[in-house]
Parts: sequence; C-alpha cells; structure tokens
Amino acid sequence: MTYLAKPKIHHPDLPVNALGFTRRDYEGAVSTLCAGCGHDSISAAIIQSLFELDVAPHRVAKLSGIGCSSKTPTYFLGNSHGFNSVHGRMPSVLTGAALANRDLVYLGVSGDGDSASIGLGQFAHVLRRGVNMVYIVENNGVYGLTKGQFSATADKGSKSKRGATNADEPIDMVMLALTLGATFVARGFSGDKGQLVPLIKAAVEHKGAAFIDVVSPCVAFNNHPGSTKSYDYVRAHNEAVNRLDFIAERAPIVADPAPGGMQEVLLHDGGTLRLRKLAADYDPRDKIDAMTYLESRRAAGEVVTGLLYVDPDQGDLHDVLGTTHTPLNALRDAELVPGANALAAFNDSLR
Ligand SMILES: Cc1ncc(C[n+]2csc(CCOP(=O)(O)OP(=O)(O)O)c2C)c(N)n1
Ligand code: SF4
Ligand SMILES: [Mg+2]
Repeated sequence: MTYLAKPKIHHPDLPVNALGFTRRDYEGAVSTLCAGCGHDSISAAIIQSLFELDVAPHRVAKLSGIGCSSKTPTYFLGNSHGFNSVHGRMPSVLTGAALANRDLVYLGVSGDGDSASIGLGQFAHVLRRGVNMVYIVENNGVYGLTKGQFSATADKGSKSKRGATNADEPIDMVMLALTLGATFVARGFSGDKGQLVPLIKAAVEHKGAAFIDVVSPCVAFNNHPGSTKSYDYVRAHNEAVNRLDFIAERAPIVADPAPGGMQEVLLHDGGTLRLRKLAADYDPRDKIDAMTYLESRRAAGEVVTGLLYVDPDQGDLHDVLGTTHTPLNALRDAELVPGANALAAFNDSLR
C-alpha cells in the first residue's frame, strides 16, 4: 500500500496560527517510509515551519523527483500544489512553474541520487539562475528507494550493505551550491529539528535560490559504522557554525539579554535572522571564508551544520528577466495579444 489518508478528526483545542489553521492542516498522508527514516523528520520540520510562518497551504507548490526523499511531499502539505516529476528533473519543472506564477512559495524536495547523480546538471542550473525557491536535498548517501546503491555523495571507501566498496570521491552538495551561486546555503541534520526548523523558515523568506542539504540517515541501507550519513556519526561529529532564530516581520522583536556573539541579518521578505555564533570568527556573509571553513572541517572529519552562507541582496531570476508580476494564467488577451501596431513597433526597435 502506498497511500494512506490520515483521519480528519483532531482535538478542538489544537493551537491555530494567524490564519486559523492548525498544524494538522499542514500534514499529508500517512508515511510509508521505513520507521526511523530521517526523511520523515524532515517532513515534520517542513510542516512545523510553514505552520509557524503562517503560510497558507494553497500558496505552496511542492515539487520533487524520484526516490524515497522525493516521495515525501505526499506526507506533508496535503492541501498544497504538488508535482512529482521524473528522476533528476524536478529543477526544470520548478523553474517553469516559478516563472509562470511568482506568487507561490516553491519547495523543491530531492535526494542525493536525484540531485547529485542523475540530476546534477539540472541542480547546477537552477541554483546558478537564482530561481526563487527552497531546494532541500534529503541526503543519505545512498539510493534508498532502489535498495542501497552508492550515490554521488557516498563516502569514498564506504561499504554497501552487500559488501561492495565505493571507489569514488563524494560530492559535497554544500560546497557545490556555494560554487554555483546559491544565495542561501545551509546544512542541517534530520535529527536536529531545533536547528532545521529556523533554517527552513529563513530559507522560505529568502529571495533567491535557497539550498539546504539535510543529512538524513537511511536506516535500511546506510546507517552502519563507517558511513558519515549515519545517526551515530553525525551526532558524534556535528560541528554547528551557528544557531539560528528566525523572526518573522509580524512577530514582536524581543530583546535578547545576552547579545555576545549575536549577528542579525535582515531578509528582503521582512524576516530577521539572528545568528548565535558557535564557531569563532565564522561570518556567513563571506563566501570564501565559508568555503575555507568547510574544507578545513571536512578534513578533520566533521560535518558542518548551520547557515553557511547568505546574501540577501542578490535578487532572483524574475529580477534578471524583468518578468510580469501577474501570474501568466491571469493575463488577459489585451496583454497577451497586443496587436499588429505593437508588433510593428517592436520589430522596428530591433532594426
Ligand atoms: C531515469 C531513471 N533512472 C533510474 C531510476 C531508478 N531510481 C529510482 S529512485 C533512484 C535513486 C534515488 O536515490 P535518492 O535520490 O538518493 O533518493 P532516496 O531514495 O535515497 O531518498 C533510482 C536510481 C528511475 N526511476 N528513473
Ligand atoms: S530505504 Fe532508506 S531512504 Fe528509503 S524509506 Fe527506508 S530508510 Fe528511508
Ligand atoms: Mg539518497
């Protein structure tokens, strides 16, 4: 069975957000993933983030490719728009949808196989173009759905469940996203919701390509000793560069009694990021520093998590193309067919 609807009944006293929705209005069908799969924790973090941000479910479009990770949009935001595309091809579908209607929140959900293996080309261009979206890779270092082959993020030398050894260097999705021009780059861990929820909220409010690599252990095929994507490894080697508070514009800003090591970043959509620094001298506005820091910690065997880089001033693909603010399906004939005179004037302008 692949689809189990959740019963509609819920407690009458469940808290509601500013729109009058309960958290349950942001849920989807019952998950059919393996018990303990990291992907389910990410779904829970997405539900909590959008509920707390007061984003109406019908204002969200969730798009995915193929994989256990790409199945997860069925398990959250059951009242949102959804498109389960082809393996590795979610970014081009998302780009088209985002260009057709800029009023929605675009949430791309993918896996390491979907984005770093078959879909690497599409992943590169959607970040490079600055499509306004939140792109989440649920990274377990393995093809979970097809039963445990190495993905392009699998550790060199790691052993598959069947005993084969991986001979290839892994792709670091975060480093790649930095190189490709994403303007919000973060890494989280499915087992740390306290860090992941503010990262997702901040990414939703960010204008431009926001990328979050979430280490998400696959309990069936890649949770063994020797995997850097296992629960034990990440818990033991997690190096958080910062802790995040995300404050939406409408929430009252409270004074923080201990401002030492605090940094604020204003986002264009009105939110404020408050970064509590844990690593000395880490500045998420400096891309070169971010790359150097990532490499040095990787060499030490650590998994760096937190908001690694943000540039709130770059804008997005709509700014570059100068597209209309009106969703394409709301344009009228007069705008779509301006007539022979307008065409002649346009042609003249090109002569
Ligand atoms: C064109 C194409 N090639 C191969 C497959 C088989 N396939 C389905 S899911 C998958 C890998 C999924 O891995 P990942 O994106 O890491 O997702 P996970 O299941 O680990 O969450 C593959 C190779 C496919 N569906 N389509
Ligand atoms: S096979 Fe792995 S990735 Fe897929 S549902 Fe099971 S634990 Fe999750
Ligand atoms: Mg995977």
